[in-house]
This record gives sequence, C-alpha cells and structure tokens, in this order.
Amino acid sequence: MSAVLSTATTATAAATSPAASATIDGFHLVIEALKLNGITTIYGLPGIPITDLTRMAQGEGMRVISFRHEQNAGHAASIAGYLNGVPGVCLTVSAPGFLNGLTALANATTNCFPMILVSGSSEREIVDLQQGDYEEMDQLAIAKPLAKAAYRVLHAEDIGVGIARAIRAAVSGRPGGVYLDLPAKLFAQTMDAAAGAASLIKVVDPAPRQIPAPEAVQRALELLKGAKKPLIVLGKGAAYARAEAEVRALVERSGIPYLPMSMAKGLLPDTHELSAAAARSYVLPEADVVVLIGARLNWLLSHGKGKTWGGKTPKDWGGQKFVQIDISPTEMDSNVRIDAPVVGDIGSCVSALLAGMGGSWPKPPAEWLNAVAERKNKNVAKMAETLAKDPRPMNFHSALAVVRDIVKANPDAMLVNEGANALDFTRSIVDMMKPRKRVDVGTWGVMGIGMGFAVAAAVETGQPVIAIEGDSAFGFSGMEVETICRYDLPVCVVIFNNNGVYRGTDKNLSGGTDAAPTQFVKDARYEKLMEAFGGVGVYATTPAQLRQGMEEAIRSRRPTLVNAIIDETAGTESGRITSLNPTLAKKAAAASN
Ligand code: FYN
Ligand code: ADP
Repeated sequence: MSAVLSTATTATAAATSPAASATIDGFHLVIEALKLNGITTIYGLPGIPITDLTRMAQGEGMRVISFRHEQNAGHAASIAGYLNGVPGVCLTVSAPGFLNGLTALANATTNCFPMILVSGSSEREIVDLQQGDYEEMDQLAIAKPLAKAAYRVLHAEDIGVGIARAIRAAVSGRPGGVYLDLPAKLFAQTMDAAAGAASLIKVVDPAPRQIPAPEAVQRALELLKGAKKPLIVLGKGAAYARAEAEVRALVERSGIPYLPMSMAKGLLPDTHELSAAAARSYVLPEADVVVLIGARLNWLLSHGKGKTWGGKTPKDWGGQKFVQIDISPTEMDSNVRIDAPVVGDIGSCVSALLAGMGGSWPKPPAEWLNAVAERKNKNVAKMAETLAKDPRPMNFHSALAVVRDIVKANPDAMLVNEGANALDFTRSIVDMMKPRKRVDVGTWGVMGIGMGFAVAAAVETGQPVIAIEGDSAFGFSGMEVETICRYDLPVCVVIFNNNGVYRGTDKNLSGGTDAAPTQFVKDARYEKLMEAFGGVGVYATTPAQLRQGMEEAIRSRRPTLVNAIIDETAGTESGRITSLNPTLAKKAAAASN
C-alpha cells in the first residue's frame, strides 16, 4: 500500500493546483488532502452540501463515480479499499444520505475493509440545540459505534489533520470503516493558499509492518511440530495483507492441507493439491492443530467448537489446539483458547515461521494426507457427476458449470457473488486461481453488495467483472445497472432467476391471493433493465445460451445482464446455513434425536 501512497501528488503540487488564487477554500483543501495521499477516486452521490465537492473533485482530476443510492457507493468504496489497501472514499449528503451509507460503513468495519465515509452535515449550532435544521442529525454520534474511528472537522486549517487521521485509522492495524463529518460551513471557509498547502499531511507509512515476538513464533512452531493432523485455515485477512507468496511457501514447505475461507479462495489456486476445500466437513473435526491465518473463529467457523469441530456434547468442544496469526491482539481467545497466538502482520508472521522452520521440516503423517485426499477426491468426483447433468430447466449446478469454465478461462476477471443458494453453490463450484479475485457477502452475509462491488471491481482493476447474483440479492442494488452503463463498465451480471427468495414455490399460508413473502413476479425479465440504459440483455434458458451471453460480454466488455432462468424448485431454504434458520434448526435437532 505504501507504494501506492508514495505515487501520490506531492505537497508542492497541492500548493500549486488551486494556486492561482491567494486563498484556498474547504472544498479544495479536502480534494488536495485526498490526492496528496494517493486517493484518486470518490464513490458517492451528490446533493446538499457536497454537490460542488463532487464537481470540483472531478475538475481537479479525481475520478468521481456517482451512484443511485449511497449504500451501493459505500460498498464500492469499501471493496476498493480491500482491493488496494488504500482506503476507499464514499461521499454522501447529510442525514438521509449519511444513513444510507452507514450499512456499508458498518459492513466495512465488520469485514476489516479500509474505507472512509465522508458526509456533509448541517450546522452544528442548530443541530446541537435541535432547532430543526435542514437534514438535522448528530451524525458523528450515530456513526461512532459503527466505525473503527469517527472524526469531525470544524475549521479549514484542520482538514489536513482530519483526513490524515481518517486514513491512518482506516488502514493501520486491523483495517476498518472510518467516519469523517464535514459540516456545510467548512467547505466555504477560506484560508491563505500557502498556509493551506502547508497544513496538509501526506501520511507516512500508514500501515506499518508489525513484527511478531520471536517467542510467539517459537511457541507456534513447537505446537505445529508435534501435530499429527495439522490444518491451515486461510481467511480474507491473508488476501488483504497480500501475503500470497509467504502463505504459499508455508503451505508447500510444511505440506499442511489448507482450507480457504470464501474470499481467501484463489490466494493459492483452488486446484492446489493441498487444498482441502472439498473436504471441509472432514478436516475441521479431524484436525488436531489448526493454524488460522487472517481468519476469525466467528460463526463462519462455528466459533471453533461444537459439532463442526467434532464435539458431540459441550464438554467435548474445543478439542483442537489453535495457532492464530492476526494483527489484532484482542482477536485471540475471542471464542476458544488460542494456544499459540502470533500477533503481527501476516507477511511478517508467516515469514518468521518460515525462517524458524529452517531447512528441513517434517511433512504431516501420510495417513492424514491420504485421508484428506481420499475425502476430497470423493467429493470432487461426486461434484463432477452432478455438474455433468444437463437438466431442463437449468438448475444452479448446470448453470454454474458454465460459470466455472468461463472463470477458469478468464483467471484475471473479478467475481462478485451474493445470494443464498447462488452464493453457496458458486463458492464450492467455481474455482479461483488468483488472489483477491473473489469478493462476496463476507462476515455478515450481507445482501446488497452486488452492484457496488461490481462497479468498484471494474473501476479499480480494469478487468472484466462477473457478478453472480441471486434474484433476491440483485434487487438490493439493481438500479446501479444504470451506473454500470453510464460509466460503460465491463460488468457481466448473471441473475440466477428462480422467481423468489431461496426459490419461487412458496405458498401463501392464509390461502389468500397475495404472493407468499418469499415469492417474486414469475418469469421477470431482468435483462430489460440493462437494455433500458443501453446495455446488453440476454435471456438464457439453457447452459449454451448462458455461455454465449457470458462469453460475448467478456469479449465485448459491454455492460451485460444475463437473466439465467433456473428451475424454481431448485435451491434450499437458507442455502447452506439452515442451522441459523430457527424452524429448520429445530427440525434438524428433532430428526437427530
Ligand atoms: C467445496 N466442496 C466441494 C468443493 N469445494 N466439493 C467438491 N468440489 C469442490 N471443489 C464441498 C465441501 O467439502 C462441503 O462439503 C461443501 O462443498 C460446501 O463447502 P463450503 O462452501 O466450503 O462449506 P460450507 O459448509 O457451506 O461452509 C460453511 C460456511 C459457508 C458457513 C463457511 O456456508 C459460508 O461461507 N456461508 C455464508 C453464507 C452466507 O453468508 N449467506 C448469506 C445469507 S443468505 P462437505 O465437506 O461434505 O460439507 C440469507 O439467507
Ligand atoms: P474470513 O471471513 O475470510 O475468515 P475474517 O474477516 O474473519 O476473514 O478475518 C480477517 C482477519 O484478518 C481479521 O481478524 C483481521 O484482524 C486480520 N487482518 C487483516 N489484515 C491483516 C494483516 N495485514 N495482517 C494480519 N492480520 C490481518
């Protein structure tokens, strides 16, 4: 990241750009402070009091990507931050626009994505006396619990400090969402141009390396050396840290099987012989020592205990020993005991482990490796059989067999993925070959990231983007197809359309004529949404049509929406997380008794 920041415009340029005049206003100080720190794109939505800020930013050479709803702009900024290691900036108007951006801010904080939500706000004097200002709201107080840090700037001469603090808070240590409150009055304030330029701060080393303690590394190595069934779990923290070279060296030198969390897919190619992704439910309960690298023991890993980890009753929980590599010391012991915490940045920690392993390191027992391989091969063969079927109508598998081939042929393309079944099946069917190519619903399982992530993925990488969307998930951000067309982005949206949330076959329990809560309009022509704004719409009822539509989208780089018609009975309620659905969980418990 520091490399990106160091290519920023210099303080001298900042002084000369608005320079012709002897004074500089708040608008230009904000713009120059961002540019000085290598932030060249703003995702946002104009309106009072920041309309001119968007115009001027564009005028001063920044890329301003204007959305139709702030939530989508916020998600775009957050994933730009994840992809670049430089905070993504989302700019909104006051109260309602600010509130619309908060879901993305909170999601960024939860997922450890560096972003800065910058919102204009109303007059402090009126807001604080609750005298009924235009869009009156104490935004700073509301943002605080949802952000890693929150700041307000009242004086033009403090803009440089405010932006420097926001950048440092967003990317240092565990990254997260930062809120920056800029009251309307600030933008019109002026100050001497030379003093203004001198007040700006180019942040030096915003995310410094954090070297682990040698004794922590030693402790981890000793634990690992005695392991009979070791396992590495890779999380998106390792992808964010750009530690793929170190992680690959660790996996290959140690010979330990690894399990990638969803956004860590591709950190090593999913086809790597030590990937245990296809043996997940075997390796988690069987492993004796688990090395977590940039992955938290949250709900996605069943909190490190319970049946997923081999416990039959609560007293059997937590049989495994854990090594955890994380930049956040307070992550340790958050769910179960961490026997060997290694606190530091992942690149430094994994390098230290490699150095400590020396020239020769014993491979895990063949018995373990063979058992993992056997389970994996069985699952892969079963999956191949399912994918070879060609049912009519299409189902998730036959459609995803096409997506898998297209992603394989385009390993640099970005994959955005949200939904329930559309998410879960894509995760296990579509192999990723390169790091940071898959972005999805993350730690919260949030719906609505789709089009915001797709826009930012295209803008930030310049690569084609494939967005695999459940028909429900798409609805949260669907209007942004206009944004995709307006900026002529190479995004191919594929909607797995099965007429409803989970599927389209629900019944109204009252027997009335209203649709059931999970049902949508049947045979909806989503592709026409894209056509409405000048993009390409494709209606696909067969894998061949889906393939042709996607291939043409990637070849032409034109905004495309493929409406892939899926059997409306396909898919399961709540996808693979039925255990979180109270009714289904109760049924499953009753069945297992
Ligand atoms: C995985 N699998 C495979 C492969 N990859 N089989 C064959 N070939 C390949 N390449 C197998 C794997 O071993 C599992 O089978 C199964 O496919 C699913 O794998 P996955 O996806 O890794 O595992 P699972 O159990 O779904 O993971 C749990 C989870 C995940 C919680 C981490 O479900 C998840 O990330 N969920 C997010 C859900 C979410 O956010 N939904 C949005 C809300 S939707 P077995 O080993 O046999 O188990 C609102 O309703
Ligand atoms: P996943 O959902 O893929 O399991 P999580 O978001 O739960 O991943 O975990 C990511 C972890 O990575 C967080 O605990 C975060 O503190 C950590 N992390 C993020 N960046 C770094 C880094 N540069 N070095 C070390 N740890 C990091």
